[in-house]
This record gives sequence, structure tokens and C-alpha cells, in this order.
Amino acid sequence: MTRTPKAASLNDLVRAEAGALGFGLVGVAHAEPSAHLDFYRDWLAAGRHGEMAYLGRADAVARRADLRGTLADVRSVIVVGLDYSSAEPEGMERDSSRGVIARYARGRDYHRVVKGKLLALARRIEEHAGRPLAARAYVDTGPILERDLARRAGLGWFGKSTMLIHPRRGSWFFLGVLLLDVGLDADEPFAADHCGSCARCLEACPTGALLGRDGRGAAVIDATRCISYLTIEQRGPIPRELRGAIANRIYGCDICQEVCPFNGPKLVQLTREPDFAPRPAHSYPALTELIAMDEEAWDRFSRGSAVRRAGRAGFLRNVAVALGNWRSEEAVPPLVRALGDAEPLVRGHAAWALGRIGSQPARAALGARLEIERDGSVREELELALAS
Ligand code: B12
Ligand code: SF4
Ligand code: SF4
Repeated sequence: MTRTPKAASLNDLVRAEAGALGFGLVGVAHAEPSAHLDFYRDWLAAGRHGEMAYLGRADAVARRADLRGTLADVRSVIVVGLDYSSAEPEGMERDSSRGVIARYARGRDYHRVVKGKLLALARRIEEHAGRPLAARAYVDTGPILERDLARRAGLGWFGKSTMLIHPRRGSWFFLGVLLLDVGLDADEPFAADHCGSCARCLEACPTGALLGRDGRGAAVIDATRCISYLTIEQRGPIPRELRGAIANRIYGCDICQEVCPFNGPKLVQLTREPDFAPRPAHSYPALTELIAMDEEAWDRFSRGSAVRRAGRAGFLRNVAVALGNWRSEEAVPPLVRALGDAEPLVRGHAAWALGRIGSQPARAALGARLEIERDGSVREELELALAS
């Protein structure tokens, strides 16, 4: 690819500055419309997005299709990756008295961290360009097909897990996207598919959310079955038939990434970002302590963290499911207290958990609550738990 002297120096500056800001991956994509909007629309039409209505809003779909709906003069797209993985404490995941929070949510909320760095990158490019720039920075929340753009910017391929995977860095990184009204040379899109005959993620997914590649070669996920969706995005009850498979995952899920050979111990890049150091309270916390959190304790626990997205009721719902899967008598007293929680969602899942444990004290508490419970959905859970 031939570069004009000015563009070459700007591309080099982008690389150098992105590296200095800590981004392990950086690439540039053309600002052309996505070639995969048909797949996106089909995925929505099949209802695979569940309650995530923001993904299907007509204006948001149009902006995903064409970046000019977001930045009229967009000329190039910088895509970055920021590693978030940290050393895993041995064997903790198998301790069912503890909850597993997905790796990406154990440190400080990534949205601000990554966006702050993207805006710093934009300021450096502006200084270099010598004119005010039009720029938009996105991390996770905007109407942007981040993985589509990342592949186009040469950062990696879509694994069967649907993760964007780099051949030497795996997938434990956040993506960030910077739209600019500056011309940059685009990198070669990542064309290869390195999954080959591997199907480890499909086999390991406990809820059967990964559906393999379709006829077009696109990896398909049924988000409504994904533990990440069920524990974070879904607001109401978790479908009963999926509660057992969630085990002790209380916020997000990493299984399809953990089993991927491209995330093997020799390849994994540990984060150098101090903000992503796991908070002790978020690294395999004791479930019995989490279920006892009142509003004030929840506020302390979730402040500045991505876990806040689930809300107290959603998070305690997840914790109750994990306690039911632990099936220990030690879980009974805190679950009995949770039967009196102000939130019906928490009471209902505490009832399910006590039904799973099924001991005499657990059943006595379920019976006593049924005497006074007025909420229809909780009464249903209590009755099913007593019948189990
Ligand atoms: C909605 C969403 C979810 C949903 C749905 C997940 C999904 N796979 O779609 C749920 C809640 C389940 C979820 C879970 C997780 N998420 Co999420 N999520 C998003 C979000 C906001 C939108 C994704 C989306 O639009 N999905 C709909 C599908 C259809 O679109 P797509 O994945 O972009 O798929 C494209 C390709 O399939 C392509 N395509 C189609 N056909 C073809 C054919 C060929 C040949 C090719 C090459 C491409 C191609 O076109 C599609 C549309 O462009 C993005 C941020 C963003 N704005 O992009 C983060 C994002 C994808 N999530 C992220 C993360 C970290 C996670 C979790 C790991 C969190 C966790 N530990 O719990 C899990 C992983 C679960 C999984 N296996 O995907 C990261 C992924 C980073 C990476 N390395 O890939 C992102 C990019 C956020 C970020 N800024 O870092 N997530
Ligand atoms: S994040 Fe977990 S539940 Fe979701 S697809 Fe991956 S393995 Fe399955
Ligand atoms: S586990 Fe195997 S099939 Fe799944 S994304 Fe990784 S390499 Fe691809």
C-alpha cells in the first residue's frame, strides 16, 4: 500500500501514541458501510437479542450500517484493544461457596478508562494535525459494530465463540473505536479464520448459547441463553431451566474464552492497566456475604464498577441462584433472610434456592413465607419450591 508522506506520519503517530497509552492492539479501518448488516438484521429478526431492545431500534440499526449517521464527515476509524486479564487465583472457581465475577468486571469500570484513553489519543492526533478535529469515541455502549470494525482494522477474526480473537493475544481485551474526520491509511482486514476444526467453546458453553457458524460463515450466538445476558442484561427472573447451568457465575461468564486455545497460558497478556487490578471484594467473593447486602452495602460494592449495571435486585437474584447451586446447609440462614427482601425478584430466587437445598429448615421457612407472601410471582416460586 502506498502512503502519502503526511498520512504515513499520521499513521505512525497513531500507533506510537496508542502504544504509549497502553493499548496492546491498534488498527485502522475504512469508514465504509458494514458488509454484514444482513446478518445483523437476521439475528435481530430471530429474536436472539432478547430484551436488549437498544440493539434493534431502527435509528440505531441505521447508524450501525453507516457510520456517517454518527459522524457526518467520518473518514477513518481507529480500533484499539486494551488487555484486562489478570492472574487467576488457583482453584477458586471450583469453590461453589464463592461467586465468579467475569474477569472484565473485577477492576474499575472499563467504559471510562478506555474512553478516556481514546479521547487522549484524539487530542494528540489533533495537535499533530494542527486543526480542530471532529471525533467520536465509543466503548461498548454506542451504535457501533465494534467487532466488525476490529476485523476490518486487522485486529483478529470472529471465533466460533463470537469473540474477536487476535492470533497472538487471544481475546481478553476490550475494544474501543475512534471515528475521525481525518484520512488515515487503512490496515488490511483480517481475512483468515484460525478456529479450524476446533469446537471447544461450543462444547463447553453450559447453556448451549453458541450455535456454530451459519452458511455465510458468521458465528451465531443466542444471547438469550448466554449467562452474560442472563446475569447482566435480563431484568426479570432467570428462566428456571437455565438456573442450574449458571452454577456460581454471578456476573458475566468467561467459559468460552477460558477453553479457547488462543487464550492459553503461554499466549495470555496480563493487563498492565492499574485500573483493571481486581478489587479484592470482586475476586471470588463469599456468596453468603453478598446475599446480605442492603442498598447501602450494594452502593459501596458497586460504585465505580461495571457490576452496577445489574442493579442490586438483579445481582442478588444471581447470588441466590448460585447459593441454590451450592446446595449447602450454610446457605439456609442468609437465604431465609433474603425471603424477606423488599424486592420480589430476590425473594423469588431465594425461594428457588431454598427449594434446591430442600432440608427441613429450608422447607419450614418456605412454608412460613407462603403464609404471608402477597406477590404472585413469588408465591409461584414458593409453591414450586415446596413441591420439588
Ligand atoms: C450485545 C453485546 C453482548 C450480548 C450479545 C453478545 C454477542 N456475541 O453478540 C451479551 C450480553 C450476551 C454479551 C456478552 C459478552 N460480551 Co458483549 N457486547 C455486546 C455489544 C454491546 C454488541 C454486540 C452485538 O452487536 N452483537 C450482535 C452480533 C450479531 O453482532 P457482532 O457480534 O458484532 O457480529 C458481527 C459479526 O457476526 C459479523 N459477521 C456476520 N457475518 C459474518 C461473516 C463473516 C465471514 C465475518 C468475517 C463476519 C461476519 O457481522 C455481525 C454484525 O456486524 C458489544 C459492543 C459493540 N457495540 O459492538 C459488546 C462486546 C462484543 N462484548 C464484549 C465482551 C467482553 C463480552 C463478554 C466476554 C462479557 C463477559 N465476560 O460476560 C461476553 C461474551 C459472550 C460471547 N460469547 O459473545 C466485548 C468483546 C471483545 C472481544 N475481544 O471480542 C465487546 C466488543 C465490548 C467491548 N467494547 O469490548 N455481549
Ligand atoms: S459467555 Fe458463557 S454462556 Fe455465554 S456463550 Fe460463552 S460460555 Fe456460553
Ligand atoms: S475455542 Fe476453538 S472454536 Fe472456539 S473460538 Fe477458540 S479456537 Fe475458535
